[in-house]
Amino acid sequence: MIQQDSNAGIHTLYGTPLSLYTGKARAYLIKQRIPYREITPTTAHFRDQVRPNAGGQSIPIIETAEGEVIRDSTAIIDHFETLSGGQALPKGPRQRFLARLFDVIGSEGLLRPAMHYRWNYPAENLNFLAFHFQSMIPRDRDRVELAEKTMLRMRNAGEAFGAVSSTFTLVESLYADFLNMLNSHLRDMPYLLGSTPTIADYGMMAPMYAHLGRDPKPLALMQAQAIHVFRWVERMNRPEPDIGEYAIADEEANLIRAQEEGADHVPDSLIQLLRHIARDLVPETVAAATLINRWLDEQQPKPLTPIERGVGFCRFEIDQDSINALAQPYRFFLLARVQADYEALDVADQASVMAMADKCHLAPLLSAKLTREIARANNQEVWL
Ligand SMILES: N[C@@H](CCC(=O)N[C@@H](CS)C(=O)NCC(=O)O)C(=O)O
Repeated sequence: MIQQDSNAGIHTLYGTPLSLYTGKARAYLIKQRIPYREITPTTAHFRDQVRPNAGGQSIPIIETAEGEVIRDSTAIIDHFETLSGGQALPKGPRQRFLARLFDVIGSEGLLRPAMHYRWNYPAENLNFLAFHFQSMIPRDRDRVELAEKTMLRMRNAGEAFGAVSSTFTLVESLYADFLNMLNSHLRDMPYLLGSTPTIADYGMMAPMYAHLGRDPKPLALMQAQAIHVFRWVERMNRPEPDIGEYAIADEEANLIRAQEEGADHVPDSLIQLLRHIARDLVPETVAAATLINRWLDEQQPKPLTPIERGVGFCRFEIDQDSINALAQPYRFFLLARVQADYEALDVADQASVMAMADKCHLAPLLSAKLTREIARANNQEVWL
């Protein structure tokens, strides 16, 4: 693809401020200091040159300075991680496990609160949302009517993830505890795994930026109840370290980072947070694996068949409550990366990761697998 000279060396991210998965790719580009510009996917160039090579409708999509088109937040990060030799992935086995796991939690595990706080507080959010949805539509079209249609589709997606009136109380109480625990953790360190951002933080920017850290209702909640979380989200969207409140200079932060890497450090505040996350992540993942495996058994999709977002609904329990949610193969595409990393470890490191996973009540995730592998071909996830 031909790039204009003024943009030489600059990658183009197609996304919007409101988009959940764009928040993950954008934070990565910002923090890793990769030169990029962000454009709303409404241009003629996007329609004629980018979309036809993107393999699907979703955003984010990047058109690299070299002209390659990549759709999917994880694939975009993978592209740059391959070039940099995996700079954002921790080296220690326990931290690495958690980094990949937070990627699953960010892309899948927090969709319920993200959609609930966006769509179920119209008095606070609706004007803001309508403005953004209309801005995604070319000016010469009927923006109001088309935005209404997209908004309806997204509202329905929120219900599909299990945010329905019978679960509102549960979704809110789980999120309140999550926010509180994450806030305690970030009181002592600027990023999830210490003094430098990793795949863990990038993954979590999916739900924590555009939805939970930007829409009026959940933003107000975060600012009132979780200042450290709010600052983390803000920091993840600024190129400079922005860690003033921790009173550590850059050089010192580098030193701490080196020590942390050596120690493969996982503080207790993170264990507590993960135990809480496990309360719905584990039963939902186990139920989704069962449902998708049954579907695979019945459907026997041919190798390289593109994968739909969801293949059916699974029901699972949290204490006395029951949730019905869309079972999405993408969860297992990301989880398989956690499992593959674990399986590649030597026996001693496996034991140490397993002991930590057990302490976090997350051990069942290491064996929650689909009977078919998922790969990417032509910018799509496909069944192998
Ligand atoms: N797995 C994809 C998911 C992308 C995705 O679902 N993006 C949403 C916006 S945040 C979207 O474009 N939805 C509309 C659609 O899929 O048509 C990723 O990580 O980028």
